Amino acid sequence: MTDDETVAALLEEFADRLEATGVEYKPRAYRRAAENVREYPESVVDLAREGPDAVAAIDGVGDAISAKIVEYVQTGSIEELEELREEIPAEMDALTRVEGVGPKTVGTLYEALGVQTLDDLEAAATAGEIRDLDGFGAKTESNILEGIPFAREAHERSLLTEARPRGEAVREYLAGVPAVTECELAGSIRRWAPSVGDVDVLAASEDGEAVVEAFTDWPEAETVIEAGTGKASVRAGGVRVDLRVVVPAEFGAALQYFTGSKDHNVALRNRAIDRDLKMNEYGVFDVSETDSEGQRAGERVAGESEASMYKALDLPWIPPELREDRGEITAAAAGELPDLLSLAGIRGDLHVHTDWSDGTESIAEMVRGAAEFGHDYVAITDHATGPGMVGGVGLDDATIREQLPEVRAVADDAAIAVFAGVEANIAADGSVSVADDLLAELDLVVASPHAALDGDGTDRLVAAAQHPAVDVVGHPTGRRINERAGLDVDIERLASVAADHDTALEINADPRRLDLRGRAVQTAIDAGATVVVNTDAHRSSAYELVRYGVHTARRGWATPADVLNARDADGVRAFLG
Ligand code: DGT
Ligand code: CA
Ligand code: CA
Ligand code: ZN
Repeated sequence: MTDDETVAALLEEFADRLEATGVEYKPRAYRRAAENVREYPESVVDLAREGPDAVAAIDGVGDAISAKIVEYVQTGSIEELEELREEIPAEMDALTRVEGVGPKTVGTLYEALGVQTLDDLEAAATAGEIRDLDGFGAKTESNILEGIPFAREAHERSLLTEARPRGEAVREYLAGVPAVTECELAGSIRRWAPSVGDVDVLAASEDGEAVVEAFTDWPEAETVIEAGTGKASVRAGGVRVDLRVVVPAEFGAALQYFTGSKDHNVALRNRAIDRDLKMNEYGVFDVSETDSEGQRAGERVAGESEASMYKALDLPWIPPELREDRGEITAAAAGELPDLLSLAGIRGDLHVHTDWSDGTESIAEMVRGAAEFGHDYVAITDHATGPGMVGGVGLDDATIREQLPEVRAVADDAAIAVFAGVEANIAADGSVSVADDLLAELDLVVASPHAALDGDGTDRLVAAAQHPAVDVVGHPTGRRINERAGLDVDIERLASVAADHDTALEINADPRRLDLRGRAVQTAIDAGATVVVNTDAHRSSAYELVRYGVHTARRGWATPADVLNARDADGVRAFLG
């Protein structure tokens, strides 16, 4: 099974490998093509079956690239890519996950030291062989060494953009299998964890064999990893998908158990023991009058529905995003679970880019896209120039002054409210990259760190949060899931300063960021801060990614009252002051 995501990933690998061999410009064309394949509204694989001309109709896909896409769809491989893989047989994907190691570095390290794997890289750095290479040095070498454990772990986990669509597709597929009476996602994907080791899916059926057979026949399954009775695993789109089938009477128990987290389940099991109950993946059992052994011993008091499992422990049902053993059981027992934010509660987006900086659409198109998505308002916040803005992406103050009347003109004709803003950079010393008098003219200022993203960032972010013109601290830690850990931040201190200065802290919904993360959101809200769920959209199709931010907000216990863009436009104006 091939799909557009696989094609896009191959084009990206092509770009990386070209870059590793020292080719210039071409890698950019391949990356752009990959992005456009990914965003293309119809199936590019289907187009490729019509021939190269059909594929070349996609923006940014020229004849050479379209021929390669067709080659892949027809033959299952691309000869030139195979040659590149032989030329530099290094594990590109794994090595480039080390912070500071790009494709070009992979090429250099292979040529000079024969580095092919993370183990090779670790050995070379430990032996002090990297510091002597041109353009490296002892500091670079020790940074590489430090980044290796993170890269090893990251290699094993999938982003939600890869895993969620697979999970939703498999759930829909299984729900249509006649033998299946009920089907739900479980595990970390159901809890909306920021990255997942695999996609867990659970089906209720009296005929486990039939369900496993249907599952291994799922058209998106590329390889069957294992298939047993009532249990199977496949790989689809690079993601591992684990299926378990249970009888309907035990579906709720299994769903509760396999949703986790482990810590949540341990805490619940202890609560069960306190009540003379036994809780496991088969149900809740009253063991007060039995001393018989066995998993299903005692009278079954719950198991068919998940809610019945919690009810048996005198608890209301707990939303999966909260099941991390961070106080949810105590809150549930006291009837104090938060009334969580929902997608429907989001009214607008306050961090959006246009083609004035590195977005792909005009101001008017981004505003129209926001209206079509259902928002009541949008803020245009293109990048200002400053540290971390490479390649002329950011606007200087004069250009921001030019853009301002254009935003106002679009606003005059728009169906929704439009805020004129900017995304300024927070420099390493905490200063903000745009002149104060210009910042004061804008409706909304997002300030974000884009460079020097290691070490403690608390003072730096606190300084930005205190700045009178700053309204939102964007993607505060600067982390990139599976790529870099980002700044260390004392969230409690930042949040209390932010609360005092009416500055909101962003939950950046971009699935590569999800920054702040759930635990930090919980801390920030406890300290009194307001948060805002923004997509940082660079095109209209990215508005829908807001759901990833909403679920991250829910992992942080956010209620609509905590969230700036759950307010109406007047509420936002009041906050902006
Ligand atoms: P992941 O896949 O690494 O992103 O994280 P999870 O939470 O999905 O973990 P996974 O797939 O190994 O297992 C799914 C759930 O099943 C997990 O959240 C809790 C439950 N579970 C699995 N193994 C155990 C276990 O040994 N003990 C307990 N208490 N629960 C387990
Ligand atoms: Ca899992
Ligand atoms: Ca699993
Ligand atoms: Zn941005």
